Amino acid sequence: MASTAVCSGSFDPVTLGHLDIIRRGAKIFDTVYICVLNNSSKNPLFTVEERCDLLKEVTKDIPNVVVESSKGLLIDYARSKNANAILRGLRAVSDFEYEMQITSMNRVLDDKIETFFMMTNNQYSFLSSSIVKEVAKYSGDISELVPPCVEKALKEKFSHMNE
Ligand code: COD
Repeated sequence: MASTAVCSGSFDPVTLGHLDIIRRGAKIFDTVYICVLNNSSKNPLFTVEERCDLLKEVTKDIPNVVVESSKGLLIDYARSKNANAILRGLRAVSDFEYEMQITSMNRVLDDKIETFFMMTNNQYSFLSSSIVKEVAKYSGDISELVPPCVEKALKEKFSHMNE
């Protein structure tokens, strides 16, 4: 049976930490669907369409990655793709409680789809979209944290906001 994983997130915007998890996941699973979901507790900077476009751009060299978005539950999206796995990245202990809640809830909703966690690469353990946005907002250097097209998109976003 082909292995299919769904990697969900806000990706507002995609960072090198996300990309590292996606690249490593794509070496393990036959197909990795990246699903952009809206996090109801966060106020996004980029629209879902903008986030998908950036993800498509930075994953265009990985043939078994597909980028889509969904408005519903992650588990329903995973089912619609016949996925057998959900792939998540783990940074620090602070991620664990939230991830454990989502994993347990998803298992109640569908116990046939397993959640896999991949530890962050050490160099990205501090990295989040929120930190990147904070640094970019004040014109700090983010070139080591995000792909070039994301750096450009952030600069454009904040230059419009400061006009
Ligand atoms: N290194 C490694 N992994 C990372 C890094 C990094 N530097 N940064 C982020 N990640 C991982 C995150 O741990 C996560 O696995 C993924 O990348 C996406 O991260 P974010 O920050 O873009 O997205 P989140 O964590 O804010 O995701 C929000 C969602 C609401 C999309 C998510 O929580 C989700 O999928 N929820 C399920 C929605 C649902 O169905 N709910 C009902 C059941 S609980």
